[in-house]
Amino acid sequence: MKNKKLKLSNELVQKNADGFNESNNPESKKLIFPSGFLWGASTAAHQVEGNMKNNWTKWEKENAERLVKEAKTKWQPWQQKKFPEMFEPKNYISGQACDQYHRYEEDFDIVKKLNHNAHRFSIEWSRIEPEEGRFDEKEIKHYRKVIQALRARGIEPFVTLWHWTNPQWIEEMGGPTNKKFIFYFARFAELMAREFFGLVNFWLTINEPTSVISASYISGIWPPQKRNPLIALKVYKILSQAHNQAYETIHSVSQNVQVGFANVLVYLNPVNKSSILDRLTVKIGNYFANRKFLNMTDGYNDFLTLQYYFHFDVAFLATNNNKNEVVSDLGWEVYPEGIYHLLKNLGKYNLPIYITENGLADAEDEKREKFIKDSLLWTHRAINEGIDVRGYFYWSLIDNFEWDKGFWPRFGLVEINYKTQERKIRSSALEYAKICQENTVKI
Ligand code: IFM
Repeated sequence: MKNKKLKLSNELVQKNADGFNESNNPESKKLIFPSGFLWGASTAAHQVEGNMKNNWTKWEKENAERLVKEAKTKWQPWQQKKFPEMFEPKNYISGQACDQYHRYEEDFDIVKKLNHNAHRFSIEWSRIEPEEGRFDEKEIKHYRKVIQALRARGIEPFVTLWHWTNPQWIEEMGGPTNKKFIFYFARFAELMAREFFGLVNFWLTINEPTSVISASYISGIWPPQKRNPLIALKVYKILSQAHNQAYETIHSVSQNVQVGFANVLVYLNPVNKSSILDRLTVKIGNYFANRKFLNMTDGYNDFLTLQYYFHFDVAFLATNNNKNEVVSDLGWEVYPEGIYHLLKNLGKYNLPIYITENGLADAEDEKREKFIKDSLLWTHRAINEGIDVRGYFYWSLIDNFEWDKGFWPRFGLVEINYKTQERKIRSSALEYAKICQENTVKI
């Protein structure tokens, strides 16, 4: 298998001679990225900060015991053996998380040391507006310090405003199933744009709308665990309008900033290209997973984003026929080529593109370096073919709280010891740091 993947990389290089520098070793190549390319990693407040009070913290307490029981059937024996933490209720409680609320300076020193020139994080709405209309000055001050800490290190902040968690008062009114969400979110976005005027150039309104629609309202595994396709359709509408309104309110504060949303896309492929039914299944999947939200926000994006984790070989009535030759600790297929196809499709919208998430859970750090390099090879190929990709953010900077799965999946460039909060830079992070420094991937 290894050899097969390696051949793939070489083929990619041979076909894209433009933009590669030959070195003395005829076997090695350099893939140079456009100048000004942004390199970084992403996080989200709920997953790293600790000590939250929002809809997820409530749900975690109510569901931890159930999630422990379900782990036995949900995960493969190799995963159960490798990650016995999944059988402890505390795995499912975000609690202190990585304590980044207090340790952001330390973490941004690491970001700097790793040569990132950009960093994505989120502002937690429930901290800023814990009750309707009551805005907490102390928390606004806190996030100002966070942004200034990045700026002081020469790092461009990319700021997400809604990474799935709701203040409890928003949750109680139905979260994004209630039209009022649009007004309240746009008001919050405007306040943030005003408070951080001149400090933030890139705003991301909503994180992965389709993930929350599918996990909360279709499969019903995330709060509020409502399985109802009609509600799911309503949430598409409300979240897209919330984005569109926030786009307007942010721009009412400043025309100079750029606004987009963090978009996860799935690369779907028909198992049998000549089967009409397989192709139809892909078409329907592409519409709901990849196109619908983009269409609904058409005209309200200064840039597009790509967050890429999943590829599926799709047959009629059977969505997952993947070969799964390489998988992450979560059992998710590692398929870097998908990023290329999705970038090519996004290119049709003629907007700058930032890859705002791409990563894998790999506690032993065995696959991460190759994953990053392969993903960047395919990204470079898309750039060479004219796609305007301007940045890459690995998910995630540090290990963190992976929602309903808890702490055991380890996505970080930096390992977290949850007992001591010690940070340990993984070796793949150092390899990625060389890429960031040189703006070049060497293969
Ligand atoms: O951890 C999540 C993140 O919050 C959103 N994108 C996918 C990541 C990995 O599942």
